[in-house]
Amino acid sequence: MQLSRQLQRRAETLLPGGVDSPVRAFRAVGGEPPFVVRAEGAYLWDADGNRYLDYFGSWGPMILGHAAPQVVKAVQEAAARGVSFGASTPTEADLAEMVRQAFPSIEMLRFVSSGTEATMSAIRLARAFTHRKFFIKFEGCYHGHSDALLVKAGSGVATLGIPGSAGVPEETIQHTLALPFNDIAAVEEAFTRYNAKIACIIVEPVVGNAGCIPPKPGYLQALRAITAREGTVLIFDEVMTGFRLALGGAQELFGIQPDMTCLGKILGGGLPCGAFGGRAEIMRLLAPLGPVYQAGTLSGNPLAMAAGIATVGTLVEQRDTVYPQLEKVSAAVAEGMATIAGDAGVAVTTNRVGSMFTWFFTGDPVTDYDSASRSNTKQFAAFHRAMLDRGVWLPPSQFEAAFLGAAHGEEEIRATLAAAKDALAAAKSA
Ligand code: HOZ
Repeated sequence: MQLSRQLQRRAETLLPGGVDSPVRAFRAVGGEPPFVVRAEGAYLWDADGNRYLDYFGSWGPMILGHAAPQVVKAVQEAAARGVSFGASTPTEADLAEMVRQAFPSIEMLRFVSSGTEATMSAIRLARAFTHRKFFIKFEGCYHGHSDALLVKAGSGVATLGIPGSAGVPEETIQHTLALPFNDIAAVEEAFTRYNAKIACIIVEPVVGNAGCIPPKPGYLQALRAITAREGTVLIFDEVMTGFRLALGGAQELFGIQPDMTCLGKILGGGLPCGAFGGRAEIMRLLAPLGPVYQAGTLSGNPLAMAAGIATVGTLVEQRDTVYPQLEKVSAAVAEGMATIAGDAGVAVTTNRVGSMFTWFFTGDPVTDYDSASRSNTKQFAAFHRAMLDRGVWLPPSQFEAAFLGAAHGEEEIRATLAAAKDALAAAKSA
């Protein structure tokens, strides 16, 4: 880690914490973050030549594995034609059509450059559509870093134990209602209290940003029924789950039609890209058709569109093999570890939906942010460090989901479980 250490020290003189996104700094697990110089398939290589089996997949996008040849080729060809025009290109409609086919609830959409932009724009539209100000989000869900959405947020906010963020005026968050996930009574209570004032509910249908937390049976259906009853817009933030849990995301898996959906990560095949979309009558409020303003110089960028088309196109072609294979390998890794932890006498609760999972260091069920936050984060940190030492790179926080890709196979399962056996001993004594 000699070179990585030097690179980190240099970066720290230039970038706050040496990073461009806080979760990369390894503050919750300690040690030095390896500096990545290349990646292929299921593996990353650092500046010192160490190889790591990757379980965070660029935080979600790399479902086909790193440097998938068809994605690299598509980006190279697009780059040769010009990297950005600030004008419309045919590929935007090509990818939009693929999105619409995968997500029948999306009648129209707009591309942006990140999930943060997608969620803040979706909420603006929902407020304009309903002429209401309040919105509901759930504790531990993370919908990007716009002011009103950082209240009781997951991801780095939870990792660093920050209650919200400095620099956000109270007035900005007075219409944000943060409720516990998986608790329908809390939602009903909010609607009683804020009668006809709630514009939208935004939810990660499977939480990934507090670690992986599945919805209880019937929970999403109840959110759908309440929002339909109340004239409130239901927004699924499928930035993590879209194209991952199924081609049509969590909404396909659970059979729910939200009014609006936010996408990102896999959508751009690893390039900066997001989208928000949904019912046409809502989307038609967007400028230039309607009064809701939203814009972006790099929105629908041709490189991002090319990577997205190559990635989503592969998933469409191979859906009958890719998703069952992801399910099989993910189950073997996640549940294999549960058995090993049991044998080692370390309390671990495994939450998994498809190729998203988290090993929570607690013996209790994890159903919301409160129960997630009761995990033993010291044990998690020791486990993370020991896994990294053995060449397995897990997301560096108890409050982030791990992701598998199509490049993970039998060999990777074996290596992971062998490393986990040793790493659990380190966790036990932490
Ligand atoms: N959970 C975060 C994204 N959904 C991790 C990535 C980041 O913040 O850099």
